[in-house]
Amino acid sequence: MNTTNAKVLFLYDESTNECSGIMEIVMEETRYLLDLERAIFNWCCGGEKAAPDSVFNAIVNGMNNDMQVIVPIKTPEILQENPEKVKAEETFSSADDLPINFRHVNSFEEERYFIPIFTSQEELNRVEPSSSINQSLKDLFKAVYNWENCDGYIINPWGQKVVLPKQIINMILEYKPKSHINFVKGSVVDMHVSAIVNAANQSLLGGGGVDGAIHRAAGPELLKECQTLNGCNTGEAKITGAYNIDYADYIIHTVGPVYSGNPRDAELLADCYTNSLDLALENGCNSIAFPGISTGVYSYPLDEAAEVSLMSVVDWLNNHPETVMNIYFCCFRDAELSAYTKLIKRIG
Ligand code: AR6
Repeated sequence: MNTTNAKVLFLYDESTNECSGIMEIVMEETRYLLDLERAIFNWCCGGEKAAPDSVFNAIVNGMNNDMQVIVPIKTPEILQENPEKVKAEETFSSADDLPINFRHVNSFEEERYFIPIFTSQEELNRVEPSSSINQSLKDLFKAVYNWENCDGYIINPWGQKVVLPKQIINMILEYKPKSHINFVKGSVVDMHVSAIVNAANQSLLGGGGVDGAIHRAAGPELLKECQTLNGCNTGEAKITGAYNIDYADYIIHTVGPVYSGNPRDAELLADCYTNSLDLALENGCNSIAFPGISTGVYSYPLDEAAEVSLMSVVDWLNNHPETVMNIYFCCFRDAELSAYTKLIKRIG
């Protein structure tokens, strides 16, 4: 059994005079958990070959900021037997001699187990509600080596899960967070990131393509905020809230060039990427998703746009060595993804 120091808060149901064993967790800082949940979502969408760096970044960043995850526990017997001892919202700690036993998930091998941990109450309650406690992920990672039969942790085992066997935990404890570029097939509207980028026009008042999709998903409040921005010049970027798009905090609107074949097109397109990244950084974002700016209605050839976009992002990262930014290039069409694949093969 795994025991640990923890503050526990149980709910007491006065109508039945029972300790329900469901704990309400007051999360002091959910920011890092949200970042982790987003990184896991995007990673799972990337399929088997997706690199886990964004998830590692989120874990390490969370650990460095004392991120508390949720760990399901067995409701202590003393509370089950003596529910009158439990007052609503009473807090216990292990100093009160309250035994705390983590729940287990069976491993592939007999007698061995993983410990499930969760990034939110919703994730925990997907199957059946359980008593639970908040625990520092850093402390959990260190403690795992004391438990001989424990193979590691599974984050959010009922949903999009990440299995962390001991070897991976070792790697994470040594891992230095670094920016990461990801190529994904899909729409920016569905990405779970701090900021999604909109390929807008100079009016910023909506349009077709990705602009239309973003405005439809965000709802009319977005248009209201855009009306206050006085438009945007080509190559520049402006930021708004994300409104009904729950999975992002901000929308960064940038205006790509209409393709003309002039060398200035590439400069303006590169500005869109670097100005968007600057705005993201200024607003505390650590993940951003780009569509293929100018590659639709503005008819920038895909191969050329892929090169300009990737090079401008790489230059920006080189100019910000201290920053950790998870960057997603969202390819709506297969042709966009193959333009990047071809480019990466060419430049190695
Ligand atoms: N999600 C992600 N990407 C998309 C989506 C979507 N829902 N729909 C299209 N794309 P475009 P532009 C891809 O035309 O060329 C608007 O009317 C698409 O496959 O949206 O910069 C604005 O208001 C393409 O590769 O943007 C402007 O007037 C890429 O997004 C004008 O279009 C960009 O196509 C801007 O043109």
